[in-house]
Amino acid sequence: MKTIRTQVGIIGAGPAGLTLAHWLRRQGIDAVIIEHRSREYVQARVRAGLLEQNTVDILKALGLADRLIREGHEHHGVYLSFDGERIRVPFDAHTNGRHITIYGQQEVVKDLTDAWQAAGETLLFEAPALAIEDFDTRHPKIYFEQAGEKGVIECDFVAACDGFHGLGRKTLPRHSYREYAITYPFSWLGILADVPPSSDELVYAYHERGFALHSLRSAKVSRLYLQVENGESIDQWPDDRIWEELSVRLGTPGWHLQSGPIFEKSITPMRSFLIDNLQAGRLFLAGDAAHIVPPTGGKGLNLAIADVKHLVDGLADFYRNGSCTGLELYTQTALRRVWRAQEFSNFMTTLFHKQDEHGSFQYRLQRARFDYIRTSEAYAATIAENYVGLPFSAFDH
Ligand code: RFL
Ligand code: PHB
Repeated sequence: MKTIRTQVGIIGAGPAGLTLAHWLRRQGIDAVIIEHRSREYVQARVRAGLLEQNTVDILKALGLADRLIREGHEHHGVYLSFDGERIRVPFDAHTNGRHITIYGQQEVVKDLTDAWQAAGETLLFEAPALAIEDFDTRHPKIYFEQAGEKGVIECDFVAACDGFHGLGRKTLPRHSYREYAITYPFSWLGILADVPPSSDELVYAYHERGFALHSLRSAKVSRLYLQVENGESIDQWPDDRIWEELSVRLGTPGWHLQSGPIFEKSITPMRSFLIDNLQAGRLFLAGDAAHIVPPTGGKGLNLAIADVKHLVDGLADFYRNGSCTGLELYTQTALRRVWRAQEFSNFMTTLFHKQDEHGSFQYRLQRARFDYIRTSEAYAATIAENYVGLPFSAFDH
């Protein structure tokens, strides 16, 4: 059996695992990553696009943001639309100049993977973790396989950054956590299209036919989403139907949605999920492994990076000072932000999705919230500060 020895064994080469590996390396701590999928698969997986200021600042500080700075798009406001009426929530005035950046998750993953490999560090692709053992001792092990050969990573700590379907959460003792979940009665159909964005900033829209979101990737590529019924198949959505629906739902007087060739289409269920314990002995969970938010707040990837910050703080304190305090507080510290993001993501989801008949009590509540955003600076400020992401200092209590 192939044996690899390192300080931190990381499962998963998504945003959480890769950022953790780089940050530890910066602190002089060794790490090895194993990833279930192939490099091509991971880099083709289209997901997030909205990076909070915190996330961009971290990637910059790690020297991993050269392309992000060149190719990412800074946004200083967002459009919110309700029944065809569009308003803008500006960020700068409400957030001390904090803003968001649009840059595809798979580009982040590509940049971090390239930099890790360029530094001569170990990342094994097509190497699924099969078991995590002895995490309640000082010598945990990750058993994996690659190309039919079995292997083991002997390490001081295991970081399970292996996403919602990963092994990390399944390995945590079941009695050690409570699980919280909401499954929403709708899904998102997401597309990427070869067409310049029709808006300079993102547009979130409630319409009586359902939610729609206009996002972007570059000057030539647009990213858009539609609320669809759970269980709908992509075959029910030919390109013309998608553009027609987007154009109606995002529509506002004097504005036109440009359409173009769609080159990626997928349907994603919407859920809120978390467990309230992220650690057992020397096993730690970070990112989607521990929590999922509906994408309406643009928070999932950013939460993954925030978890990593707290985990690095704890591990650095352990290796530098022999102290376990930061690690012991990891769950508590990380969950403060996670619950805030859960609330905001749920708020954005219930504000903009069609949940009940148009004109119902539920609809009237949504309408009342939207009207209040327009008239109250305080309400708009609440949305802006959550949307761009609260600074780490906001949770020091
Ligand atoms: P990931 O990205 O799922 O990575 C986990 C990795 O672990 C691997 N793995 C294993 N490897 C080895 N052995 C095993 N046994 C393994 N089991 C699993 C997997 O192959 C994978 O490579 O989790 P991570 O790093 O925690 O990152 C989380 C983000 O991916 C996720 O939260 C975001 O994509 C959510 N999200 C958004 N987040 C934002 O911050 N801003 C957004 O704008 C945003 N938009 C979105 C989103 C997610 C979406 N979908 C498709 C769910 C839009 C959508 C449509
Ligand atoms: C995206 O660009 O993919 C995106 C942006 C904002 C969201 C969700 C997804 O809330």
